[in-house]
Amino acid sequence: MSRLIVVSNRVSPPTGGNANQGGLAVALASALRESDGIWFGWSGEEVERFTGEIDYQRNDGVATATIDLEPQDTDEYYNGYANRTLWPLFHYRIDLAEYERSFAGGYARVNSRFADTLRPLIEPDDLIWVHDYHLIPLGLALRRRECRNRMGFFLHIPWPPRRLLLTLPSHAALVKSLFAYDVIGFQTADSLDAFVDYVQGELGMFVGSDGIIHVAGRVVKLITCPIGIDAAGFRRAADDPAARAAHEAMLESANGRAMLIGVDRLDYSKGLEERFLAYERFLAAHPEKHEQVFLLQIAPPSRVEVNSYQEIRASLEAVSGRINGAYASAEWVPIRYVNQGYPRDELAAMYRAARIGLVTPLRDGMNLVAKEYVAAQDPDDPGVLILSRFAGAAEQLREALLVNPYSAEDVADAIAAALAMPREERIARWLPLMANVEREDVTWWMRRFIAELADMRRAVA
Ligand code: GDG
Repeated sequence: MSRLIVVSNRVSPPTGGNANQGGLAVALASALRESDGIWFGWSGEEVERFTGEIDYQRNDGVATATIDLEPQDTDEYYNGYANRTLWPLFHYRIDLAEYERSFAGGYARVNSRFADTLRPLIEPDDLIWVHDYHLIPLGLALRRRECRNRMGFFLHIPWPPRRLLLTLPSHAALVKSLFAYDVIGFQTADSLDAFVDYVQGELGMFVGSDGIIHVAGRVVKLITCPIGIDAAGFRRAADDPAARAAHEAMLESANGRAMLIGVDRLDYSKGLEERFLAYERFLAAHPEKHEQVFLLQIAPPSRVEVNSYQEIRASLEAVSGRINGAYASAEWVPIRYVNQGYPRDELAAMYRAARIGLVTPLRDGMNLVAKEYVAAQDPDDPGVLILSRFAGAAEQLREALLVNPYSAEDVADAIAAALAMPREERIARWLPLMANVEREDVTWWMRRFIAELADMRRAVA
């Protein structure tokens, strides 16, 4: 078995006990342990001058190697090119995308720094798996350093349509750098199709129906490989005593009202404002439901150094405040809007207590919350998942109530339909959803990607 090297912007090694860990960290940790591999990335820390010094740690049997970056790197690479350029562009928000040469320069510099420090750790037979939009050019930077290993890249976010990608200066160089990988994985067929459209239409290259591209004597394979959750772990979390206690407390505080739940990083791609407005539309159309429902929106802040994130926070406070001001009574607040994170088991309990899971991003690579909501439900009395058509998860979770998050009416109608849905129909919809979440879980995803990568031939000298 080849050793696995995982590379991602940030590294989240196991903390002992999996209670509070995301599924991705849990799954990768198990593969790293099995193959005696390494997880390489940025420590999240800054030093005045980049030294390339590597901090090696071993947590719960998983070896990690991290480097510190300079403040200029954080500004230009992380807050800049990753979060102000690529993130908005790849989520179709060219109105928010900032195209600055300094960002592109910082992105190239940090990817070179990753390559310089990682290269000496790589042994000839290692499989290298690079994650996400922060590190697109890393594969090419490693090839330039004589690295002939099998290398795969997985994109966690959507691939944008060709016409939007054309707004990015140096779009062709970015796309071509991906051909240094042997396997390029996307969450959905929609993303893969957009990539193929660019490669064929813009670069004039041929992509076979099997996803194979021949580039300069090498074979590059495009695959869809939708990420899943640690379904079994999540179910266990929903069943443990702490979660049961949290569940009871939640039901008590709901006071017999039907709860709608939203859980999202505070990010404009998640469609939070549109969601609040849709819920307002529902309240306006259904006065008989007032005092009988409430929306719990959990939205821990993220990327607080980027302006657009400060703006969204302010506008959400204004919208939720306005709606509560218009509809609340002495006993009832229609929106409970919380800007803090919760431990995983409590989150599982909240999902279970919610009659409706409201997952309405405007654009999302996958969206794991949708899958977690499904996994946490009581099989005898499951809630209803309302899911945006524009979340990657919609390609798998067909039995959810699929909605257009841009249409307040559509979402409001779905809320009304979900509240009225009889138990038999809720069960009939939930069963296939749960079957999918359990079958295509995070371990399935990881094994599938690694198997595709292991199948490729090493690059010839
Ligand atoms: C990117 C892509 C893709 C949230 N609040 C709390 C909390 N969370 C956890 C959720 C979920 C995770 O964070 C969020 O995952 P998502 O998939 O919803 O979204 P992104 O962070 O944008 O992730 C996305 C994903 O990568 C994986 O490929 O699905 O499309 O954008 O697991 O539960 N967890 C805890 N407390 C919170 O308050 N413990």
